[in-house]
Amino acid sequence: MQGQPANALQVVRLQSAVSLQTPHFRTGARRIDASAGFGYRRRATAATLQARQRPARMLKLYDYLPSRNAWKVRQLLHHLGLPYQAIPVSIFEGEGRQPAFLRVNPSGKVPALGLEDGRTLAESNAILAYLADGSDYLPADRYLRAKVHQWLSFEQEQVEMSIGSLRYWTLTGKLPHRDATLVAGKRKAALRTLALLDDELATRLFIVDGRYSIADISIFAYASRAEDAGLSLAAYPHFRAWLERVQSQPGFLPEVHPYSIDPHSGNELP
Ligand SMILES: N[C@@H](CCC(=O)N[C@@H](CS)C(=O)NCC(=O)O)C(=O)O
Repeated sequence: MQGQPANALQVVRLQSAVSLQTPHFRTGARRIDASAGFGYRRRATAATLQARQRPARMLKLYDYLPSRNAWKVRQLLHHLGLPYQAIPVSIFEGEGRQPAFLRVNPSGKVPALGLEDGRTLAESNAILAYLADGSDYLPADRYLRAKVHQWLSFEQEQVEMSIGSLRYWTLTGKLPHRDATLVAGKRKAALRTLALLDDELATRLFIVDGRYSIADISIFAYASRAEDAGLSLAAYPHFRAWLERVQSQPGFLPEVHPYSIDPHSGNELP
Protein backbone atom coordinates (compact mmCIF):
# COMPACT_ATOMS: atom_id res chain seq x y z
CA MET A 1 0.00 0.00 0.00
CA GLN A 2 1.11 3.57 0.43
CA GLY A 3 4.68 4.17 1.44
CA GLN A 4 5.87 5.85 4.56
CA PRO A 5 3.38 8.40 5.81
CA ALA A 6 4.67 11.92 5.69
CA ASN A 7 3.39 15.10 7.18
CA ALA A 8 3.59 18.51 5.58
CA LEU A 9 6.94 19.21 7.20
CA GLN A 10 8.38 16.01 5.81
CA VAL A 11 7.09 17.07 2.40
CA VAL A 12 9.09 20.26 2.68
CA ARG A 13 12.16 18.29 3.64
CA LEU A 14 11.67 15.77 0.85
CA GLN A 15 11.19 18.51 -1.69
CA SER A 16 14.14 20.42 -0.31
CA ALA A 17 16.33 17.37 -0.66
CA VAL A 18 15.94 17.53 -4.41
CA SER A 19 14.96 21.10 -5.07
CA LEU A 20 17.68 23.66 -5.01
CA GLN A 21 15.71 26.87 -4.87
CA THR A 22 12.78 28.30 -3.00
CA PRO A 23 9.86 27.57 -5.27
CA HIS A 24 7.48 30.28 -6.28
CA PHE A 25 5.71 31.46 -9.35
CA ARG A 26 3.80 34.57 -10.29
CA THR A 27 0.17 34.80 -11.12
CA GLY A 28 -1.52 37.82 -12.62
CA ALA A 29 -2.48 39.23 -9.24
CA ARG A 30 -0.33 37.63 -6.62
CA ARG A 31 2.94 35.94 -6.13
CA ILE A 32 2.43 32.41 -4.92
CA ASP A 33 4.94 30.83 -2.64
CA ALA A 34 4.37 27.34 -3.94
CA SER A 35 5.74 25.88 -0.73
CA ALA A 36 2.49 27.10 0.78
CA GLY A 37 0.63 24.72 -1.47
CA PHE A 38 -0.39 22.28 1.26
CA GLY A 39 -1.12 25.00 3.74
CA TYR A 40 2.39 25.36 5.06
CA ARG A 41 4.91 28.12 4.73
CA ARG A 42 8.58 27.44 4.66
CA ARG A 43 10.73 29.57 6.92
CA ALA A 44 13.88 30.98 5.35
CA THR A 45 16.68 28.90 6.83
CA ALA A 46 20.35 29.35 6.06
CA ALA A 47 20.03 26.48 3.58
CA THR A 48 17.10 28.01 1.72
CA LEU A 49 18.72 31.45 1.66
CA GLN A 50 21.86 29.89 0.23
CA ALA A 51 19.74 27.98 -2.27
CA ARG A 52 18.05 31.19 -3.44
CA GLN A 53 21.41 32.53 -4.50
CA ARG A 54 22.02 29.68 -6.94
CA PRO A 55 21.70 30.42 -10.66
CA ALA A 56 18.12 30.50 -11.98
CA ARG A 57 18.99 28.54 -15.13
CA MET A 58 18.00 25.14 -13.95
CA LEU A 59 15.35 22.61 -14.87
CA LYS A 60 12.11 23.31 -13.02
CA LEU A 61 9.77 20.47 -12.17
CA TYR A 62 6.18 21.53 -11.47
CA ASP A 63 5.34 18.80 -9.06
CA TYR A 64 2.71 17.32 -6.77
CA LEU A 65 4.27 14.74 -4.50
CA PRO A 66 1.47 12.11 -4.44
CA SER A 67 1.33 12.12 -8.26
CA ARG A 68 2.82 9.03 -9.83
CA ASN A 69 2.98 10.89 -13.15
CA ALA A 70 5.30 13.30 -11.42
CA TRP A 71 7.21 10.40 -9.84
CA LYS A 72 8.11 9.20 -13.35
CA VAL A 73 9.94 12.45 -13.98
CA ARG A 74 11.54 12.55 -10.52
CA GLN A 75 12.75 8.99 -11.12
CA LEU A 76 14.37 9.76 -14.45
CA LEU A 77 15.95 12.99 -13.18
CA HIS A 78 17.38 10.93 -10.34
CA HIS A 79 18.75 8.28 -12.72
CA LEU A 80 20.33 10.97 -14.86
CA GLY A 81 21.71 12.87 -11.87
CA LEU A 82 20.14 16.10 -13.13
CA PRO A 83 19.63 18.82 -10.52
CA TYR A 84 16.31 20.62 -10.66
CA GLN A 85 14.13 23.07 -8.84
CA ALA A 86 10.91 21.48 -7.58
CA ILE A 87 7.87 23.73 -7.67
CA PRO A 88 4.93 22.18 -5.81
CA VAL A 89 1.56 22.90 -7.38
CA SER A 90 -1.41 22.49 -5.07
CA ILE A 91 -3.71 20.98 -7.68
CA PHE A 92 -6.67 20.44 -5.35
CA GLU A 93 -6.60 24.09 -4.32
CA GLY A 94 -6.77 25.13 -7.96
CA GLU A 95 -3.19 26.35 -8.38
CA GLY A 96 -2.99 24.40 -11.61
CA ARG A 97 -5.80 26.50 -13.07
CA GLN A 98 -4.21 29.86 -12.39
CA PRO A 99 -3.03 31.84 -15.42
CA ALA A 100 0.65 31.59 -14.50
CA PHE A 101 0.54 27.82 -14.43
CA LEU A 102 -1.71 27.54 -17.49
CA ARG A 103 1.07 29.30 -19.37
CA VAL A 104 3.37 26.46 -18.31
CA ASN A 105 0.85 23.73 -19.11
CA PRO A 106 -2.46 24.66 -20.76
CA SER A 107 -4.09 21.53 -19.32
CA GLY A 108 -3.35 22.72 -15.79
CA LYS A 109 -1.84 19.38 -14.76
CA VAL A 110 1.43 18.27 -13.29
CA PRO A 111 4.05 17.24 -14.08
CA ALA A 112 5.43 19.98 -16.26
CA LEU A 113 9.01 20.85 -16.92
CA GLY A 114 10.61 24.27 -17.29
CA LEU A 115 13.71 24.00 -19.42
CA GLU A 116 16.91 25.92 -18.74
CA ASP A 117 16.14 28.23 -21.67
CA GLY A 118 12.67 29.10 -20.39
CA ARG A 119 10.63 26.86 -22.69
CA THR A 120 8.19 24.45 -21.09
CA LEU A 121 7.08 20.90 -21.67
CA ALA A 122 4.10 18.98 -20.28
CA GLU A 123 2.80 15.39 -20.28
CA SER A 124 4.87 13.02 -18.20
CA ASN A 125 5.81 10.73 -21.06
CA ALA A 126 6.85 13.57 -23.37
CA ILE A 127 9.04 14.85 -20.56
CA LEU A 128 10.57 11.39 -20.13
CA ALA A 129 11.32 11.17 -23.86
CA TYR A 130 12.89 14.63 -23.83
CA LEU A 131 15.10 14.00 -20.82
CA ALA A 132 16.09 10.50 -21.88
CA ASP A 133 17.20 11.53 -25.35
CA GLY A 134 20.78 10.39 -25.91
CA SER A 135 20.86 8.34 -22.72
CA ASP A 136 20.65 4.61 -21.99
CA TYR A 137 16.99 5.07 -21.04
CA LEU A 138 15.86 5.63 -24.65
CA PRO A 139 17.26 3.44 -27.45
CA ALA A 140 19.02 5.09 -30.37
CA ASP A 141 17.66 2.55 -32.85
CA ARG A 142 14.67 3.99 -34.74
CA TYR A 143 12.46 0.93 -34.39
CA LEU A 144 13.22 0.44 -30.70
CA ARG A 145 12.55 4.11 -30.01
CA ALA A 146 9.19 3.72 -31.70
CA LYS A 147 8.54 0.64 -29.57
CA VAL A 148 9.22 2.72 -26.47
CA HIS A 149 6.67 5.26 -27.74
CA GLN A 150 4.21 2.44 -28.39
CA TRP A 151 4.41 1.49 -24.72
CA LEU A 152 4.30 5.09 -23.53
CA SER A 153 1.01 5.49 -25.40
CA PHE A 154 -0.21 2.20 -23.96
CA GLU A 155 0.62 3.50 -20.50
CA GLN A 156 -1.50 6.62 -20.96
CA GLU A 157 -4.43 4.87 -22.53
CA GLN A 158 -4.53 1.61 -20.62
CA VAL A 159 -2.53 1.84 -17.42
CA GLU A 160 -3.18 5.37 -16.24
CA MET A 161 -6.79 5.45 -17.38
CA SER A 162 -7.67 2.24 -15.53
CA ILE A 163 -5.30 1.52 -12.63
CA GLY A 164 -4.38 5.19 -12.17
CA SER A 165 -7.99 6.39 -11.98
CA LEU A 166 -9.12 3.56 -9.68
CA ARG A 167 -6.17 4.14 -7.39
CA TYR A 168 -6.75 7.88 -7.21
CA TRP A 169 -10.44 7.47 -6.44
CA THR A 170 -9.75 4.75 -3.86
CA LEU A 171 -7.02 6.60 -1.97
CA THR A 172 -8.83 9.93 -1.89
CA GLY A 173 -12.19 8.47 -0.82
CA LYS A 174 -13.91 9.37 -4.09
CA LEU A 175 -14.63 5.84 -5.32
CA PRO A 176 -18.10 5.53 -3.68
CA HIS A 177 -19.13 8.74 -5.43
CA ARG A 178 -18.26 7.44 -8.89
CA ASP A 179 -20.71 5.79 -11.25
CA ALA A 180 -20.73 2.02 -10.59
CA THR A 181 -20.72 1.14 -14.31
CA LEU A 182 -17.73 3.40 -14.89
CA VAL A 183 -15.86 1.81 -11.98
CA ALA A 184 -16.68 -1.71 -13.19
CA GLY A 185 -15.43 -0.81 -16.68
CA LYS A 186 -12.19 0.59 -15.29
CA ARG A 187 -11.71 -2.50 -13.16
CA LYS A 188 -12.17 -4.78 -16.14
CA ALA A 189 -9.72 -2.69 -18.16
CA ALA A 190 -7.21 -2.72 -15.30
CA LEU A 191 -7.29 -6.51 -15.00
CA ARG A 192 -6.95 -6.86 -18.78
CA THR A 193 -3.96 -4.51 -18.68
CA LEU A 194 -2.25 -6.47 -15.90
CA ALA A 195 -2.85 -9.76 -17.76
CA LEU A 196 -1.43 -8.28 -20.95
CA LEU A 197 1.68 -7.05 -19.14
CA ASP A 198 2.10 -10.41 -17.45
CA ASP A 199 1.99 -12.13 -20.86
CA GLU A 200 4.48 -9.71 -22.39
CA LEU A 201 6.89 -9.96 -19.48
CA ALA A 202 6.83 -13.75 -19.53
CA THR A 203 9.34 -13.68 -22.38
CA ARG A 204 11.58 -10.71 -21.67
CA LEU A 205 13.13 -8.89 -18.75
CA PHE A 206 11.92 -5.38 -19.54
CA ILE A 207 9.20 -3.80 -21.65
CA VAL A 208 11.26 -3.01 -24.77
CA ASP A 209 14.10 -5.16 -26.09
CA GLY A 210 14.78 -6.65 -22.68
CA ARG A 211 16.48 -3.42 -21.57
CA TYR A 212 15.34 -1.03 -18.85
CA SER A 213 14.02 2.16 -20.46
CA ILE A 214 11.58 4.99 -19.90
CA ALA A 215 8.84 2.58 -20.97
CA ASP A 216 9.49 0.64 -17.75
CA ILE A 217 9.59 3.81 -15.65
CA SER A 218 6.33 5.03 -17.12
CA ILE A 219 4.39 1.78 -16.77
CA PHE A 220 5.81 1.07 -13.33
CA ALA A 221 4.48 4.37 -11.95
CA TYR A 222 0.84 3.29 -11.72
CA ALA A 223 0.93 -0.42 -12.54
CA SER A 224 3.12 -1.11 -9.51
CA ARG A 225 0.46 0.49 -7.28
CA ALA A 226 -2.44 -1.67 -8.53
CA GLU A 227 -2.95 -3.12 -5.06
CA ASP A 228 -3.73 0.40 -3.80
CA ALA A 229 -6.84 0.12 -5.97
CA GLY A 230 -7.74 -3.29 -4.52
CA LEU A 231 -6.42 -5.18 -7.58
CA SER A 232 -4.68 -8.40 -6.59
CA LEU A 233 -1.40 -9.21 -8.34
CA ALA A 234 -1.50 -12.87 -7.33
CA ALA A 235 -2.35 -14.08 -10.85
CA TYR A 236 0.51 -12.18 -12.51
CA PRO A 237 3.86 -13.76 -11.53
CA HIS A 238 5.83 -12.43 -14.53
CA PHE A 239 4.54 -8.95 -13.88
CA ARG A 240 5.53 -9.22 -10.21
CA ALA A 241 9.02 -10.42 -11.17
CA TRP A 242 9.36 -7.39 -13.46
CA LEU A 243 8.33 -5.09 -10.59
CA GLU A 244 11.23 -6.50 -8.60
CA ARG A 245 13.64 -6.07 -11.50
CA VAL A 246 12.63 -2.42 -11.86
CA GLN A 247 12.94 -1.87 -8.11
CA SER A 248 16.45 -3.29 -8.14
CA GLN A 249 17.68 -0.88 -10.81
CA PRO A 250 20.54 1.32 -9.58
CA GLY A 251 19.09 4.64 -8.48
CA PHE A 252 15.53 3.35 -8.12
CA LEU A 253 13.43 5.93 -6.27
CA PRO A 254 11.24 4.03 -3.80
CA GLU A 255 9.27 7.05 -2.60
CA VAL A 256 5.48 6.82 -2.63
CA HIS A 257 3.87 9.91 -1.13
CA PRO A 258 0.37 9.31 0.23
CA TYR A 259 -2.44 11.68 -0.63
CA SER A 260 -2.89 12.17 3.12
CA ILE A 261 0.05 14.62 3.12
CA ASP A 262 -2.31 17.00 1.31
CA PRO A 263 -5.31 18.06 3.43
CA HIS A 264 -7.08 19.19 0.23
CA SER A 265 -6.81 15.90 -1.66
CA GLY A 266 -10.33 14.87 -0.68
CA ASN A 267 -11.67 17.77 -2.77
CA GLU A 268 -12.73 17.28 -6.34
CA LEU A 269 -10.26 18.72 -8.82
CA PRO A 270 -11.37 22.09 -10.19
N1 LIG B 1 -1.44 12.74 -19.17
C1 LIG B 1 -0.90 13.56 -18.13
C2 LIG B 1 -1.75 13.40 -16.88
C3 LIG B 1 -1.33 14.36 -15.79
C4 LIG B 1 -2.30 14.34 -14.63
O1 LIG B 1 -3.40 13.76 -14.71
N2 LIG B 1 -1.87 14.97 -13.56
C5 LIG B 1 -2.70 15.07 -12.38
C6 LIG B 1 -1.90 14.64 -11.17
S1 LIG B 1 -1.44 12.94 -11.35
C7 LIG B 1 -3.09 16.53 -12.22
O2 LIG B 1 -2.25 17.39 -12.24
N3 LIG B 1 -4.38 16.79 -12.08
C8 LIG B 1 -4.86 18.12 -11.86
C9 LIG B 1 -6.08 18.45 -12.68
O3 LIG B 1 -6.56 17.58 -13.43
O4 LIG B 1 -6.53 19.58 -12.56
C10 LIG B 1 0.56 13.17 -17.85
O5 LIG B 1 0.92 12.02 -18.10
O6 LIG B 1 1.33 14.03 -17.42
